[in-house]
Amino acid sequence: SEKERTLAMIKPDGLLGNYTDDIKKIIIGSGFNIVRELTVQLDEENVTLFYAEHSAKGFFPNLIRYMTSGPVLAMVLEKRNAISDWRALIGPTDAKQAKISHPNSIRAMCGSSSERNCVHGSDSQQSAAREISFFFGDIPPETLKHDEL
Ligand code: YYY
Ligand code: MG
Repeated sequence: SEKERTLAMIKPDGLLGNYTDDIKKIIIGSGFNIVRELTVQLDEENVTLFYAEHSAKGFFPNLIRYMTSGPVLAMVLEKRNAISDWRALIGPTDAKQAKISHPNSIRAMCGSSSERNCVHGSDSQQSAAREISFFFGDIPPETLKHDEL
């Protein structure tokens, strides 16, 4: 299969809890190339756009408060099967559940609830494309940092 890109994000609790280095070690150790990265403070408008599919949900006001509570680190990750492999590494949405069912997952490591789950991963090729351009605009197909292969 071809190389694929996904949008990973370390959310405010992940950055504040100093999990960035541990998460990056997992990313690199799992064979991903970090093609781009950007630390940015999101505002309410940004979060409403990024999470547009959830704007009618009851948890949305809390999600906006959480996602604007501090900076996030957005990364474009590249490898074969990047989208599903990154989703597998981060574990289920509810970090409390992740600690039980997926104890080695990233959300089990640094998250605390279904809201405060410390990392994001795109869930499909369509959302990966949308989320990557949300943070980075159009990126040329060649990787900027080449791995050993
Ligand atoms: O893709 P993923 O992040 O695993 O979950 P989604 O169902 O897309 O929800 C996006 C985001 O919304 C989740 O990461 C936290 C927040 N959220 C919440 O605060 N409370 C919920 N019950 C469900 C989701
Ligand atoms: Mg999602």
